[in-house]
Amino acid sequence: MDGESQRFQARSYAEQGFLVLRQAVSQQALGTVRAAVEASCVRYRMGDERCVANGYSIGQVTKAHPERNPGVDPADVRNEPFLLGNLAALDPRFIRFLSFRPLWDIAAAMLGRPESEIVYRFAQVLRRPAGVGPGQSWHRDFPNPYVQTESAAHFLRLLVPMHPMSSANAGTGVLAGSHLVSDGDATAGKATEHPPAGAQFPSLDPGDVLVIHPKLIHGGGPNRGAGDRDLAVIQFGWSQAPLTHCAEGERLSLATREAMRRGERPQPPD
Ligand SMILES: O=C(O)CCC(=O)C(=O)O
Repeated sequence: MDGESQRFQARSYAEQGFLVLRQAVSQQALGTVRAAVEASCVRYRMGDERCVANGYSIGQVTKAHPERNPGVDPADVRNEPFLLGNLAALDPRFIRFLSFRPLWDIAAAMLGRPESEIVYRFAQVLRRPAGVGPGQSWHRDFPNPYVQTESAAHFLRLLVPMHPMSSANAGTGVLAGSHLVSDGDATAGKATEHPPAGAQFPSLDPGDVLVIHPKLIHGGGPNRGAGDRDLAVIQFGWSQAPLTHCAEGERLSLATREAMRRGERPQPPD
């Protein structure tokens, strides 16, 4: 990416609070992560302890929030994974995917820091299978219960779809400009169940990346379309940013790319 287009993209991310980068992930990297998702789903359905302990089923989400999955009986989807968490602990292919350089380059460019100062924080796969995938609230990722820095300016999330994703199959919806509030107002804000006026649903193909600002309002409805929708969500941050809290047990959280490639977990900053 040349300097001019990188500046344009960084400006667009700063103004809109999200950015779609076309074909930023190679077919090879997609193949690696898809194979890991498939294998982890099989393990989850069979009751694998690690997959179950780090995830939630569609049945659990549907039971807790029936309004997000109308017409679906939780018993029918009790073993179907909705969320696969702590990816680096589940399958070495996830680590290979998470080490993929373009993901780090995107995070570095949008956070305005050199790649050597970017750290991985956590990653999940969020699944909304055709016909039974639940919706979610409209919310901001600042604050979040996983890993958070004092300032929202010091982290972001990359959303990497494994299937074509749009409003037809519960693609992630975004409200442009909604990140332009203070950190205090973002913290005081409440999640809602209804799409805000002006929400848009970017259409993405596998290989595209949706970058979202921690204060951007985003969400979506249930998947009643014909196409599955699996999405990898990865949080990166600036290594020097003071943390308010950090996900216990999240493998490789706070690793630089180099440390991740060695499979090491460094000490958190003082
Ligand atoms: O599943 C999605 O569509 C978006 C994921 C999300 O909302 C999040 O990571 O906060």
